[in-house]
Amino acid sequence: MKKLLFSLLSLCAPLGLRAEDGHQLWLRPHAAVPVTVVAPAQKSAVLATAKRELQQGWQGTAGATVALTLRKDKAIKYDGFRLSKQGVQAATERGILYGVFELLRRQQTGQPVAEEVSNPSYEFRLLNHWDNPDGSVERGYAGKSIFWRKDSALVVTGRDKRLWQEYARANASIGLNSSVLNNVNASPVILSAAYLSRVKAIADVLRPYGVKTYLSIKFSSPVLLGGLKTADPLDPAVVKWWQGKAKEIYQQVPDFGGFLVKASSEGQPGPQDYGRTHADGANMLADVLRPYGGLVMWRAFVYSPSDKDRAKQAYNEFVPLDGKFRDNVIVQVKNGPVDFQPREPFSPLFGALKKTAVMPEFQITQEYLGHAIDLAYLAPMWAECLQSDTYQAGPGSTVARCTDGSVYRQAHSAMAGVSNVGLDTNWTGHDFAQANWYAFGRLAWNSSAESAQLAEEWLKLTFQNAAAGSQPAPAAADWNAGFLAPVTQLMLASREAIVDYSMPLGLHHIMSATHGHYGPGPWWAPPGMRADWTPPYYHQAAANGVGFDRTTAGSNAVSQYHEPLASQFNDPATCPDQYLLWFHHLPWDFKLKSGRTLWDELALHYDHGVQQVRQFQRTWDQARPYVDAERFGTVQNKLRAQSGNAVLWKDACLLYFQQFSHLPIPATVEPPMHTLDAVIANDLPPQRGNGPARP
Ligand code: BDP
Repeated sequence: MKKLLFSLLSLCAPLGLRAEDGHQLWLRPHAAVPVTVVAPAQKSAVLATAKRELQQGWQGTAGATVALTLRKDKAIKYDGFRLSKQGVQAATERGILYGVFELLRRQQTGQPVAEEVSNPSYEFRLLNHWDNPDGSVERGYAGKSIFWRKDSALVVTGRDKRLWQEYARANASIGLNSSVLNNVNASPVILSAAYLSRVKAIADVLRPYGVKTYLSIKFSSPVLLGGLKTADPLDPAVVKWWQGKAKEIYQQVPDFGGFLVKASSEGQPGPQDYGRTHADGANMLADVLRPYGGLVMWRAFVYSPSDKDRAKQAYNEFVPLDGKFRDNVIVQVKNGPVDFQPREPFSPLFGALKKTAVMPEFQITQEYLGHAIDLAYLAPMWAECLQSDTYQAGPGSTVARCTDGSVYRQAHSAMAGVSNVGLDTNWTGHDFAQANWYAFGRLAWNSSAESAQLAEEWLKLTFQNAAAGSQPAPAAADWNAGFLAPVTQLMLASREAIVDYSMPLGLHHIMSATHGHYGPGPWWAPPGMRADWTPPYYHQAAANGVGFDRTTAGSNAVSQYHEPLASQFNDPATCPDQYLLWFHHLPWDFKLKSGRTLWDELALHYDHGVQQVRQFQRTWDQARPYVDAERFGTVQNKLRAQSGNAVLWKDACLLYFQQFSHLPIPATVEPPMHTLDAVIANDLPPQRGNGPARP
């Protein structure tokens, strides 16, 4: 035993000395002890992966025997698995792999393994990459694309393959089984023969980890790539073109997952260009893919400048089409009715489409939540949406249950997240943004997972035993009290802090576009700009008050919600404070439930957000003994920048709104350190955080 311990320690030592650059994610290597794996005899790349992972990561009893058993069972659904003393049982090879990762995670985080079954909430759990063929990433804050490259786009290098393999392994470890490799604003070249050969190379690397490959397509590809005169979905030549393309794809990638489509949306071509509906477009592609078992994920993110309330449009376009989609179409709906804002009520399409498969789309990349500068743990935001009750089929019809097949029968179920992954060494830019990739996968597996539990798991896997240099590792109890508990609390409070210092009380879309949706811009409205792309359209600030009137007396967006929500949202006395200015335009001296006026409450929220970030800085500074120097310094610098940017948000918004309210900033609120003229004139750029340069 002593000998074993000694050899374990000597194995650990070199690992402990490695600089922690974050590249290993939540899969930092551990010295494994020997284990015997009994696996089915069949040749299978996924089973081979499962076996290898067990052997490389086993930390249970040395010399134990673990059986991997492929057997169907009434209790096991999709890629679910059963854990027991004997090992892992599943109905699919993927299920075995996920069971193995769960077993290893339990060992690493010190959680017991009981006899239990774990089934995924959703059949398909996807990352959507907004990666362009030239290697840029739309709304990416972690470097260039891991899939595409401008210079030698089509040459697949050993480095490419290693990276794709690490990526696939990370996904498998959290239960993700699908990746869409390119931007929803799709380039037609992705379907050219040359690019499809790279798609095949990627798919070949992802497959042994159980990850299926999908592509976003441009609806007008038959014209742009095929030279046809039209992309009308009802034109036989167009159908034929897509059939040929599908055949070509499946020759290269026999288990290709299907198409993700952004059509008739934000200037993208679509069926409406030809007087056809979303259903006509989606069904044509669905019929083309059906012989191969492919799916169409058709996005409902549609709005046009003519509509008086952008928040209503997706519902208005899609509800009349309910029941008209093929069963291999899933309508992909963003969590909120406008656009991935720091807080929105859930999209009223959830639950309202009763005869159509619907899947939630979340944004993991922090377009509106601080890019790779701010620390924002997003699981609480996604859980808030998933657990919202739509009431569409009676109380308890949560968004999760309306989309996972429990409330309505749907042939397929899925959940998508817009990825935050890039070529940065640590994959996600901010070290804590890795937690969002992790939590997204875990929530797609179990939509009722607790945000706190996921944060703790991630912190343990990512930071435990990462203390600096020659210091002895802190005792577990110290680590729990000094790091795990306070940093979990920091993570749990982080998203609400951003809501508070940027868009509290239901304000939304008031960011500046100058810095790519980072930083305040309530005044931002360049001449000639589409009104629904400018903040004044959303906040409606004026002498008589602030907020967007979506009541029955206003745009009537409230009526898209099922009772009792419609009435609850419609009345400012019953509307939750967090959605107040989303649904109401209220006078500055309106009295809130707290007894304070709207103006004072607004000011207090902005200030609270700033104070929270200061608190995060203190918490992190205290955590220093428990973190490796590199990640400690990087996060510390980013928090510093975030703190300054939070002050900028508070000052800019309060001073801007004060022009209309003409009310004093409450004495308890930290006085502004900027002037409004200075903020507007310079459109002050945010601090980026001057952490150590990354290779
Ligand atoms: C918006 C992004 C834009 C995306 C669009 C979408 O700003 O880059 O193309 O969403 O989801 O939030 O299609």
